[in-house]
Amino acid sequence: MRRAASAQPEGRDAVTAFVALGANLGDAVNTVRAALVALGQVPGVRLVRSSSLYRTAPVNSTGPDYINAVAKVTTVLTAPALLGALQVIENGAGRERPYRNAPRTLDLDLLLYGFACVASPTLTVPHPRMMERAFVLVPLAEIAPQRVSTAQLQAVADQAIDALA
Ligand code: A4P
Ligand code: MG
Repeated sequence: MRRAASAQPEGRDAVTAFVALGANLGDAVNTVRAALVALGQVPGVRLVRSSSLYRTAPVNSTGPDYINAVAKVTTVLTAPALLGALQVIENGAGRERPYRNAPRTLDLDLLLYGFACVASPTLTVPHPRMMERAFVLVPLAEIAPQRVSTAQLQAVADQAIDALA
């Protein structure tokens, strides 16, 4: 059966992907909420579900606590094209990159793209540090428990993370 062209703008099958959101400068709560809306408005991306927002202590970073969340999307974009769309949203939130792991108005990382493995100079998927981080694994487990094991959650249980009321 033919699909409607509008549902599959590039004629590709949709892939389920997970995106991590993080912010610790400015109005981080509203920035993350606005980024979730922006993500769902990217042509070729459908926001399926988003986790709670979490307050987390900086990990290998400085500044105020972070606000973190994870979004589940389906997309007909390729993984590099999705990364490009994430970077456009980051830049729209005034993201600056003075040094690695600097405090940031908004960070959007591509965690998982289906079950694909990508290793290019500009994109590594699964995200190489995601399994070390409660600020990724706890919200991911909230919306996709099948993608995170109990052992993986236990390994980051010492990291401070609180769901926002
Ligand atoms: N890149 C490669 N793979 C990916 C991917 N899967 N997703 C490249 C996104 N980007 C990917 O990223 C640098 C380059 O990584 C990009 O140009 C892209 O081509 P960046 O966002 O410009 O720089 P960054 O944020 O300093 O690096 P990165 O990798 O996002 O940092 P991390 O490792 O994610 O750490 N603590 C708490 N509590 N909460 C946080 O959200 N975030 C970080 C950032 C550290 N500590 C934190 C948090
Ligand atoms: Mg990033």
